[in-house]
Amino acid sequence: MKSRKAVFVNPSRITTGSAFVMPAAQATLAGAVPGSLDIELDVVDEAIERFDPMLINAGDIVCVSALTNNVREAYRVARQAKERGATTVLGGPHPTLLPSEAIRYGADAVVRGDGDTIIGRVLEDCITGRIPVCRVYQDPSGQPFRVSGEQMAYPRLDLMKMDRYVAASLRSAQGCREHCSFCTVPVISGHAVRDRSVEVVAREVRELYRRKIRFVIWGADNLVQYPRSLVESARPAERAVFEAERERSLKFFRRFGELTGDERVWGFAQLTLRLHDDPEMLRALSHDGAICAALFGIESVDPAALKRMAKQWNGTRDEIVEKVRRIQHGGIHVLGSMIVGLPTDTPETMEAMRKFAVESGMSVAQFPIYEVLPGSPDYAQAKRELAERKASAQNLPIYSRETQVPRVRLLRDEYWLESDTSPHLEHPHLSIAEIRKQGQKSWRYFYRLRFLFGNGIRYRWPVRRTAVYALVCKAFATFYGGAVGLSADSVRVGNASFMMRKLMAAAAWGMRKIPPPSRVSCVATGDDKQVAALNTQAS
Ligand code: B12
Ligand code: SF4
Repeated sequence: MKSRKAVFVNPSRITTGSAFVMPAAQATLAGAVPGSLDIELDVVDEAIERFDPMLINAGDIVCVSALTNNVREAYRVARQAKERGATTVLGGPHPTLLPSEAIRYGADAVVRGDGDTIIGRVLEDCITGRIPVCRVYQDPSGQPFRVSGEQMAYPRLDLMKMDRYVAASLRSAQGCREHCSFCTVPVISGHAVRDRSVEVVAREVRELYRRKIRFVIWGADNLVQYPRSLVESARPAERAVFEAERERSLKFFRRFGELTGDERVWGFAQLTLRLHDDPEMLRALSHDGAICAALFGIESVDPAALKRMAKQWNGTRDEIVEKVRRIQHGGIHVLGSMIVGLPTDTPETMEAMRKFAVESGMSVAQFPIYEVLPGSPDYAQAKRELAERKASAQNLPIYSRETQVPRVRLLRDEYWLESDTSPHLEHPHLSIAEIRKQGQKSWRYFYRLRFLFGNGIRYRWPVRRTAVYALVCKAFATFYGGAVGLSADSVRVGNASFMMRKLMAAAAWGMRKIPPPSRVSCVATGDDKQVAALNTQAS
């Protein structure tokens, strides 16, 4: 029995008992704690069990992770822990961006960025009472810690209640080379890509398999950053580097296929449409990586919107339709993510977008509502405008003076701290109620049974496969349709109904029965000839 414990908490507003995704941070941080420390380790994921302050004793250390979307719950856990005499440490994307807020809300210490290499020292400082006066741990350069692939800790999966999850989050790479204006990844993780070695990722997948997990979410925002289209459009000086990066990705997945063999599991990833002309990479992903579906950030089909968010590279509406088709033909189901309520949106653009979603043939779609998250360029601009407006005490135009590009107005800052759901954004053309209505309309329009069964016919799937697809789609739209889209339980805000809790538990149980993916069973088009051809090549 050790003298004190460190508890790693994933806070959540609602607790269902079972959850969709096992988060990676808590097991990873526990895995990074040096064995030489005299400390017991525990994990609490509030999506499946409540944090119980009565189990915390004075001198224990409570380490809480926070996203912007669940930060209020993180502060609640920190408060409860402090009331029991514990030392509290906060980390994760939100405290990385706003460390002083976390301190204001009860953190004894904050870690900015990756905790892998620093958590041991932080715990030691908590034990010996040597927490630095500023209470913030960060890289000496003032940036968040960004560890290399080799420094990323191997997670303590033995601390997780695996049988409660449908899928597990698998840390693979961090950082993204792009600059989308609504995204926080470049600030949190940087533009340089840092990835774990294939040997370690494969080892983790094999352990997950043995622990009966059959589905993983690859934890990278943009899993393949240098597909062929990017190599070909590169400037001469960059071309060799891009080419080498592409080769590295190909080798990674091929080796991954070899190393995992019969202990592979189905995968879901986040990819870009840039992959459309790279069948070799698509094959490596679906065939060797067993990635059967992925989220593609389509965001909008309105050229003005794509330009505004620095994502013109997605292409025009017709080009996107063609890219979706090619990617699905290459073996990966497309989950197209389209943002509702962008500053350029009107009822017409949103109508056009849902029609596009159906006509594009994508297998799954989501329609998250536009948000300005701290750390994103959009938030920085909205915050600046809010300050200018306050200073000038007059209503500045809602169109940027320089570019005449429409933008949203932030009505008040720190909206994430409020329980109040009244709008914190003002849209140039639409009320927030109208945006929500349009969002709901899009979810309903896409997930009509008639359309889902039509997809099954179009792909020439057998009836059973079509029925499973329709069921999964309906469940997805029921669980995650609404404000956010694909999400994990810790940021859900609605109450979990009895039915929902049972369904999640059934899905977690059912997932464990699924056999491992055969090399090519994940081809998205359902084209038997293509499957047969790939099988022949594979053998
Ligand atoms: C995989 C992923 C998902 C998966 C799985 C999520 C899960 N729960 O595991 C899915 C697709 C389901 C998902 C959903 C969502 N995601 Co997500 N996701 C990611 C992604 C790509 C990787 C996360 C990951 O597993 N990393 C590996 C682990 C080991 O790293 P980590 O969690 O960051 O933890 C490290 C450090 O942060 C730190 N740390 C973390 N906690 C603590 C605590 C302490 C005490 C200390 C010391 C250190 C510390 O140390 C850890 C080890 O180094 C990140 C982007 C990124 N590059 O981080 C976005 C990201 C976290 N997601 C984000 C968002 C917004 C969401 C959603 C809200 C989206 C939505 N609209 O529904 C939901 C919420 C889900 C949730 N509750 O987690 C944002 C968060 C932004 C913010 N400001 O909060 C990110 C950063 C992406 C972005 N576009 O900006 N996501
Ligand atoms: S939205 Fe995706 S592609 Fe764009 S910067 Fe963020 S992680 Fe990269």
